[in-house]
Amino acid sequence: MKIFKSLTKSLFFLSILISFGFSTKAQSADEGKTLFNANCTACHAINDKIVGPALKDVHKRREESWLIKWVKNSQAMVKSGDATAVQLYKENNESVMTSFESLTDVQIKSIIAYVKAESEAPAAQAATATVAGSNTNETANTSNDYKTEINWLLVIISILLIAIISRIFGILNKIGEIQGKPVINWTQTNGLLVMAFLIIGLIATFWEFYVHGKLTVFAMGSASAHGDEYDNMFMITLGLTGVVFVITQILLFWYAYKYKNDGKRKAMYFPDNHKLEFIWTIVPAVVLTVLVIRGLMTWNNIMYSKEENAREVEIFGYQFAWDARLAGADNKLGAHNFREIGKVNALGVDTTDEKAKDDVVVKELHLEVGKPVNFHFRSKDVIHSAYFPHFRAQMNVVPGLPTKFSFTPTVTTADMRNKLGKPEFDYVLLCNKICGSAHYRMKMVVVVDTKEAYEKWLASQKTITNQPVNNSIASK
Ligand code: HEC
Ligand SMILES: [Cu+2]
Repeated sequence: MKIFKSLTKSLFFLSILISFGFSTKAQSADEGKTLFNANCTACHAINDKIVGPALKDVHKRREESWLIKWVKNSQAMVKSGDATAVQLYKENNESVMTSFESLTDVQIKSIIAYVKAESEAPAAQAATATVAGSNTNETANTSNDYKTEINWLLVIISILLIAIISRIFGILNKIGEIQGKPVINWTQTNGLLVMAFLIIGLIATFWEFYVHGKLTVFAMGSASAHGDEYDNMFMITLGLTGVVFVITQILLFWYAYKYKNDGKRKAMYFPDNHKLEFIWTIVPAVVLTVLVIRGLMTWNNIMYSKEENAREVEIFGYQFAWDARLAGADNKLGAHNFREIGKVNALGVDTTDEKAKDDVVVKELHLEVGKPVNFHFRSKDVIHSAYFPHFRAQMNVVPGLPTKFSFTPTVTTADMRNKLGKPEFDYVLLCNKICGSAHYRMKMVVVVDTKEAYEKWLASQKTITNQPVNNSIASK
């Protein structure tokens, strides 16, 4: 019997899937390596200090449970007064390590297994990584595993459902053959499905705009001088294409429904119609020309506005973070040279250049409200894209090719927090190019301050030559 055949087939696949499902429990140092490279290499290496300490032998220094807690949320541990955590934090100039709440215990254990393997096996012996990894198998059996199991269960259930449904249709077809007339009228059914797709699709589209539109950066309004002009252009384009979208979707699906094959009608032969062709070529051409010219004008306004009193700021992108360099008292960025790039001088600033001496390198960028800024973008490695969504600014960051963008922030962080009713809101600089495995980590907080707050913040920074920033610099 065919039905038994397909059932045994399904069972066979099931058993394969189940054995796969359980083997995913076995975390190895290989997986730890992938996780480590994706999440930690921006700040850690095994043998060198980068932002965070070298992790060699960290499994000997700390308890496993301590490490798991630490990686998930190190700041919580510092705040709770854990002596080791507080000391570590102080030793590292109070740099904040990112929290990884989303990593499971098992994943963190596999990272530790990788670090352990690397600590024990200097360079060449990568093979031991897997051996060391297998040690963690016994301890890997924690409550977090249930997620993997549930996922596999869902996969199995879906496959069974598909198998069952396709069997049902098979049987219905057979019945139809025996009776000499199909059980299901497919033309009718498909026609109705097409209409259902249209109606559900349109409702879902509007629902999506209505519900999630509120979460977009457009809903919160722009925070830069050119932002409104930009938003305007965006909304006009979206409105026009939106109307066209709705009309064409309705026509498309309505026709598919109305003219479904009833076995009697024949399609009309309709070679061409000059008037129609004329209209549907000219109308889009005119609309697009208007949109493009308007876009060009907006672009020129934004890109070529010359602000006399703008501050010069360099944004330096690398896998996987941003640094910013402020120009200091002279408002001139010092020269840079890629040969100078090293562990201490991460940006390769030419420290012999007079203009560089008062430059200030920061990890959190502060801007003064109402003060124009000229951004100069530089990349250390691959193409990144500096994206300031709230300021409606984005520019590619290309190795060896200087790029620029200027804007004037108009709303302070505090005001935006009030406006949104979100005390934890921050402006951000993100990377908008898929630049590598930890691309998503390229995020710098941007704070827009009042003049007083900005000067106070700047005065608390150090110049590249490790001098305090004095007030005359700050108020420049
Ligand atoms: C944004 C930078 C950053 C990232 C990303 C980061 N760390 Fe850290 N890490 C630090 C800093 C800085 C410290 C030093 C303690 C402090 O200042 O909070 C640290 C400390 C540690 C310590 C304690 C070291 C010791 O000597 O006891 C461990 C373990 C650690 N990190 C593991 C990880 C792991 C695992 C990842 C990836 C999942 C990771 N870190 C990602 C910055 C980072
Ligand atoms: Cu990037």
